[in-house]
Amino acid sequence: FSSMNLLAENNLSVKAPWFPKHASELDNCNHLMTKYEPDLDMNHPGFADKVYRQRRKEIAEIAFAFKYGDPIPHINYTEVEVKTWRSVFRTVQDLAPKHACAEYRAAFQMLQDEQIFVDHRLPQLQEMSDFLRKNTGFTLRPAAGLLTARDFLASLAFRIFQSTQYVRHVNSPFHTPEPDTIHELLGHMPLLADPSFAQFSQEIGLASLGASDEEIEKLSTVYWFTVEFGLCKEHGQVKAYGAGLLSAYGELLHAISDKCEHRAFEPAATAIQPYQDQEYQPIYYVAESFEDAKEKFRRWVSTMSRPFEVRFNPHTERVEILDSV
Ligand code: NLE
Ligand code: FE2
Repeated sequence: FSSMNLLAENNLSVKAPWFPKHASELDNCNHLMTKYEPDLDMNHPGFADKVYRQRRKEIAEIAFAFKYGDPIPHINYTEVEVKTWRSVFRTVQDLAPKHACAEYRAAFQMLQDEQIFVDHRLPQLQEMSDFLRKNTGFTLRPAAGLLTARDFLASLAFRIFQSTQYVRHVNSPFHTPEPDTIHELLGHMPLLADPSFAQFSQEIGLASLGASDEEIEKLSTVYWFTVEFGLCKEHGQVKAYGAGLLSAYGELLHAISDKCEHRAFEPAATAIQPYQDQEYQPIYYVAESFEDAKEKFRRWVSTMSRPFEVRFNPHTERVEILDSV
């Protein structure tokens, strides 16, 4: 970094799209992608369910009102919501010992020991945020739904994970194409408590700041095939670390079956692989380990065209910009 100078803010703005420089500016990064929502999509299991749609609205309001520094509001989950949680939680609890990677299993155990993962109630985002902060410095903020890739990835640069707080419809416990709090809690939270994985997540976030639209597309594709649907090797066996697999009973078994294709994780190739988000994936990428994935990812990111570098200062929660030209 010796030859780099801190860039003047106004100098930067002509070169790159706006991005948050401080964690508080994530208050501006809550743009939704309205793709698969109970109000808009006739195929959504909640489309004809007025009570469900009203519940989704209530919980979305909490996320829209949330500001940096606020405690995350507590949700009183209904009996139906707890029933949905319980059925997904029990399947993950049964399948994880055999099919989840070691880092996931270790964090899952810690969450059970701390009574955060129990089957009779949903964990609250605030207690989960406190747990993550202790382990890796990650914290949570509530999100109203699926965010744009640019907004979502930006938060990771600050070790902040934007998490939904509503529960999937009771009629589709074992697979939903949209994120919900069960997916966040069972899929994402255990690995965000792992130091190496947390760092990988933050590096994807840092690479996204001020990136072009094409680069955001590539980064979110890498995110999709790693953080969401990634597999990795462990003593010669293939294990799941992707959150979309660990929160979805059917797809987890599909991903390790011979009904899909496994390819070695190679960021440059993975980044341009088209994918859909409605059905099970036909292709999964297998990493040697998180360390290996991080190394490969770093090398690939260094080929990106951004004319500056960024680094996160955890004391100020600020991203510092370094001119590399
Ligand atoms: N398919 C996952 C599940 O049912 O839990 C959610 C994936 C969100 C990208
Ligand atoms: Fe996710």
